[in-house]
Amino acid sequence: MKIGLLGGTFDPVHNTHIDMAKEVLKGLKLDKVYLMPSFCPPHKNSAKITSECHRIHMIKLAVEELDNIEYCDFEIKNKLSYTADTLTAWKEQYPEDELYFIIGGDSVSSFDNWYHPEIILEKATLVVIRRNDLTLDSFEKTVKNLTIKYHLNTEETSDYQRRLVVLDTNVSGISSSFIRNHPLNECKDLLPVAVYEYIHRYKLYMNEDVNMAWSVAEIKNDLQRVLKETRYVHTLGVARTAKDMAEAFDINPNQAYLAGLLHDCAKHFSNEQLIETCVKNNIMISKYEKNAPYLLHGKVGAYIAGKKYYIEDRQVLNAVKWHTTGRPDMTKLEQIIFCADYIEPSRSVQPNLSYLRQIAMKDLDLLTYHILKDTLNYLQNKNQLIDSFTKEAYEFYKEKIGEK
Ligand code: DGI
Ligand code: FE
Ligand code: FE
Repeated sequence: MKIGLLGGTFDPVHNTHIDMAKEVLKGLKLDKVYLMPSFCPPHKNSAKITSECHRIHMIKLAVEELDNIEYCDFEIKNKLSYTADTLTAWKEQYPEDELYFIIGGDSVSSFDNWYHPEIILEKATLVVIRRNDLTLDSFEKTVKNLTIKYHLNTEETSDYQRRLVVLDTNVSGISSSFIRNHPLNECKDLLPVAVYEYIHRYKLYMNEDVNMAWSVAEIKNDLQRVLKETRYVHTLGVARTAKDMAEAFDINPNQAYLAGLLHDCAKHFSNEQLIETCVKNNIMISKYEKNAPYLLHGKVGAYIAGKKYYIEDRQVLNAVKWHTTGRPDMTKLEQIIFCADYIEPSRSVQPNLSYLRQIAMKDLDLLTYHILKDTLNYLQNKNQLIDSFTKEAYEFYKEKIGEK
C-alpha cells in the first residue's frame, strides 16, 4: 500500500489539512492518506492544547464523507511523539507499506532540526506541499540544501527511499492558530461544516478577548443557510414589517428587526429535535405542546437565539418565545412580532389580510385581537387543540379593545 501520513496536533483540523490530503492522494496516486494526530505527553504544555478526544472527534467528522482519507491513531495509541520513531515502528509492523510523510511548505525550513531527520528520510518519502502563492527563494534554497545534505533523490525512481517530492498545489495557507484566535463565525469557510458545528456545540476556542457576537448580516447568512427559501423570505418579511410597526408604535426598530429575523430560527427543527432540545435543556413542555410539538419552535427559537447567536436581550428573546401562541398582556415588541408574523407581505392565504394590513400601523391591540380571533377560528375548524395561552390572549385582547 502507498500510504500518506499527515501528522500534527490538529487543534483543530481545518480545510487546508483536508485539501493537502486530497492533493497528495491524487497527485502521488496513493492508496490512503491518514490524518494522524501526534501524541502529546500529558505533562507537556497540555493545558494549552484542546483535549485529545475533541481533536480526534473533529478529525473523524472531517473525513467522514471522504474516500481514502482517514483518521489514524497510530501515534496516540503507541504514545509516539517523534516522527522518526513513528515511521520506524510503522515499518516494523507493516514492512510492505510504502510511506509518504507530508509536511507543509512552511515546515520545511525547520525540518533539519527535527529529531533524526535522516531516519525519517530513510523510512519515507518526504512530501513537501508548496502553495501557489508561496514562491519564496528561501523555500527553493532549503529544499536544495536538504537534497544535498541527505543525498536525496527528487526524481521518480523505483527506489523510493531518501526521496523528497515537492507538490505544487492550490491549498490556502490557513493555520489552526488563526482559527483558535478568531471568532468562530469568521472561520466558517475555513472549516468542514461538521467541524464548525462541533466547535460551536462544545464551545471550543472560546477566548475571553474574542468578541463572539454575530452581526445582523451574519445572522441573516446563517438563517439563509439553515432555513428553506420560502421560510427565509417569510423571515425577512417579518423583520421588515416588525421594523415598520416599531417605528409606528414608537419602540426600538432595530430590536424589532432582530426579533423578526430570529422568530422562526428553530422552524427547521423536526418535532423530535424540538422535544429533544427541550428535554436536554430543561425547557418545560406543556400538554398542548406535547400534543402539537411544532408549537415549541418559539421556545426553542428563543433558546437558539441565545445559545447560537448570543442574543442576550430578554425582550427580543421573549418576543421569539411567544410569537406562535401569543399571551395575555404582551409587551409591544411581543405583539409586533406576533402580528408581523401573520401579516408580512409573503402571507396570502389568511382571510382578512387586507383589512389587517390596513390597521397594522394604527391600532396594535385591535390587530392583535383580530389575529387571535382568526387563529382560533382556523384551529377550531381544523379541530385542533388550542393552547391555553392563545385562548387567554384572545380573552385578554377582546376585553381590552372592548374597553376602548
Ligand atoms: O411559524 P409560522 O408558520 O411563521 O407561524 P406561527 O409560528 O404563528 O405558527 C403558525 C401555526 O401555529 C398555525 O398553523 C397556527 C398554529 N397555532 C397557533 N396557535 C396555536 C396553533 N396551533 C395549535 N394547535 N394551538 C394553538 O394554540
Ligand atoms: Fe413561527
Ligand atoms: Fe413565522
